[in-house]
Amino acid sequence: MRITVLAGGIGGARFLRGLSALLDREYPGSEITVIGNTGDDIWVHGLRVCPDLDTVMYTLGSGISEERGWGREGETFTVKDELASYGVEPSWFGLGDKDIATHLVRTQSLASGYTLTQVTGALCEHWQPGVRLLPMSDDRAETHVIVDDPSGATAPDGTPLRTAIHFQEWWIRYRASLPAHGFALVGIDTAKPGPDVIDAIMSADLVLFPPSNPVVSIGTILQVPGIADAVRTTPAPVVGVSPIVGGAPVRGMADACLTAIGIQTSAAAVAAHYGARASGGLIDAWLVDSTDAAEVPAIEALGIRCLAVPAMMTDIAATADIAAACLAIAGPVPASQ
Ligand code: FO1
Repeated sequence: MRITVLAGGIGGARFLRGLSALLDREYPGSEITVIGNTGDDIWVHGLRVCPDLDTVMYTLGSGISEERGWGREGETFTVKDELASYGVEPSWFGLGDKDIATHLVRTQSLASGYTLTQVTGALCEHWQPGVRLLPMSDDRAETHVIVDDPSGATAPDGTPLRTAIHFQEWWIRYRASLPAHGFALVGIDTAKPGPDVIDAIMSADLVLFPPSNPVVSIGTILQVPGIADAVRTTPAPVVGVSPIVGGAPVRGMADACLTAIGIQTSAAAVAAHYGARASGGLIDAWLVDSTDAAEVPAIEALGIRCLAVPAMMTDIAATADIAAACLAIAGPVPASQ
């Protein structure tokens, strides 16, 4: 069976670990293709950092820091501290010593003319994540956040001046505490899907939206011209897992992102935001956590099949059960080739 997953960072990576375990057990010979978000990517001290690609690669390659959910296990931050002693910015970015090796390999390879898809493939040769990891695009498309200027600067009439800061600064330095007036995906208009991305969606037996951030992770991937249309038209069923449980994000700050675009923080509101494929939207089915069972009828009224299951990814076995529920609600999928 061929499954294609649109994934962001920590939530997506943890879901993939459970999906991999399920397929190894029940559908041997299956293939998972991950379309990774690159809107979070950033230049830091001259190095190209791809947080969501690295989180998937490290998590599935068993190099991740389980405690942080990002970066490497057993990490040190000596170089970061030395850079801070020079007074160079950004001092707020957690650049780990082992992680720097990944960024050096990526930066040198990109400088030699390799594409991000090629570089990611080469890094995965080393990490063996057990999935094909494809950047959503080889072109630069970076998420910036529109906020009131943190310096407090105002216009002559006293209204706060607005500025755009890189997503990582908003997320790490300000912990998403600065109200976001919106998001600007710089470069998206001229970005093209990576070379195998559309085919991975169109030729899949099943397409999954894991519980990644629906705005700045999955939402970003869907803004790459051509990708949303492929999701709308693929013959494969499209099933999503709610990242919102009991009116709050399980992890991260998806609520700050949803509020910024005027979406209520609920399992039903995110389902409605993606929309039913039967009426031109993106999903056929939606998994919610048992605590949100009361929202199932409203979601089904949208034309989206809905199931309430224990959806907290507490460990790999629980996550494998969530993945199994995705396959169940997807309906008949081809037996494993
Ligand atoms: N997240 C933090 O909360 N603090 C950090 O200092 C930090 C550094 C960092 C470095 C490399 C990397 O791949 C990820 C890093 N992250 C950090 C996580 C990252 O900001 C988020 O995981 C994604 O961008 C959002 O999914």
